[in-house]
Amino acid sequence: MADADHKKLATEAAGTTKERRITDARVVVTSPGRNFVTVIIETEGGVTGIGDATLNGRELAVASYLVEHVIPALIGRDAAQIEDIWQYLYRGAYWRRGPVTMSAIAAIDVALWDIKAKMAGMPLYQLLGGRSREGVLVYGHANGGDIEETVDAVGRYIDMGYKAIRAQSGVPGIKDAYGVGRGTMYYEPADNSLPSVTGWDTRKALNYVPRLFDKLRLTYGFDHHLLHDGHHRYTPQEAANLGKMLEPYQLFWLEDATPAENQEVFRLIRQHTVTPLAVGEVFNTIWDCKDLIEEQLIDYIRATLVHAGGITHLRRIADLASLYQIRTGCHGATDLSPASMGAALHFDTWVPNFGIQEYMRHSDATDEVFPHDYHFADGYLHCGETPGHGVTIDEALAKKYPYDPKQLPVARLADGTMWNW
Ligand code: CS2
Ligand code: MG
Repeated sequence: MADADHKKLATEAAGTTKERRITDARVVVTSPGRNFVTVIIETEGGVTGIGDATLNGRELAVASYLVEHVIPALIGRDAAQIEDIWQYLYRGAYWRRGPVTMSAIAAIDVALWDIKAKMAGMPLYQLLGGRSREGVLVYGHANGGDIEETVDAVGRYIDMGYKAIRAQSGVPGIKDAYGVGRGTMYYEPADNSLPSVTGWDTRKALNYVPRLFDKLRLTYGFDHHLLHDGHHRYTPQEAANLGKMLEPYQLFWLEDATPAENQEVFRLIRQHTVTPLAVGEVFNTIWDCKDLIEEQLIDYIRATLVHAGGITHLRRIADLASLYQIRTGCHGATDLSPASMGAALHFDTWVPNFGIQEYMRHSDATDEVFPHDYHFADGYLHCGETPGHGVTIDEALAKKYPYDPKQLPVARLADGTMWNW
């Protein structure tokens, strides 16, 4: 059967409705402080939906994938057939997986869920199965040039009401250590049109990071959740050592202690430490975390809607994780647009095995381009009750902030050897 016939049959079987026909889809690239790629889908009935397609430092690759290869095949389809469209884009590409493909699919998927929820007149979490919790526990990013500054920064987050805080500090002797921002609230690592070069030294970090958490627990006690990101820097043995040294400080998690392309290396870390482990912000399908989950090598899965195929795919990952009591901890850095954050909050409000949500605040300019109805109160984010995922885009304002090429840094050891940033 020709695809056009299939479209027609499926539409008739569903009893539709011209209203649900996709009439237009477009991509907006805007840079209100940092670059965001957004997909907007329109239907014949006038309902529109948006989805985030931002892949930090590689934005135009996804924009072009969408414009050249995805959008032409969407026009005329029934916007309600989210699952079929997902399968069509995933299987139909032949070249499965990968961050570019999966971010493009995710953006379409989230925009379609937005449309479906708007058409149903419901906030998105209702379509997923309803509310499982009152609010979404979030963690903020505290950082400073040294231990003292980071301890002060954590205090500021506590004063703002945060119950969970990630702490990163500069390390003496390491040039531009990961996670240290330029301002007090916003962290913008993609800072140059060509990657800037930062440094790394495991010995120095292993000497310093446990002292940071020692000082934090001495200063603030054990009531707050503290988190730390290793940002793929340690070998499995070094990660095990760090996890062990951090045990007295009872972290909520140690994130990305070592790269996870080879999932089995986590067995070694697991054998040596009970510090909870979180992995997955760079994952894009269930196949990237299948072994980590099935062998219970991690405690939190950090895959996100935007990079892991949208709601349709992330809920499969969450369901697999739930079999092993592994909970979600979705990536939520500022390079994910408010459209990602809005949809993630609906997902988090529903998902039974929710753990925590990362929350880095967007700049005022970003918030203006993406009006949204979620809000922060007392350490939790709350999604709104607007039908859909509650985030829109002001396209006229977006045009005032043209694309501004920026890439993520790279890291090198003292002798010049390339390392993992
Ligand atoms: C990070 C991010 O939020 C995190 O945990 O690892 O800052 C990450 O470096 C950026 O999202 C990369 O774009
Ligand atoms: Mg991280």
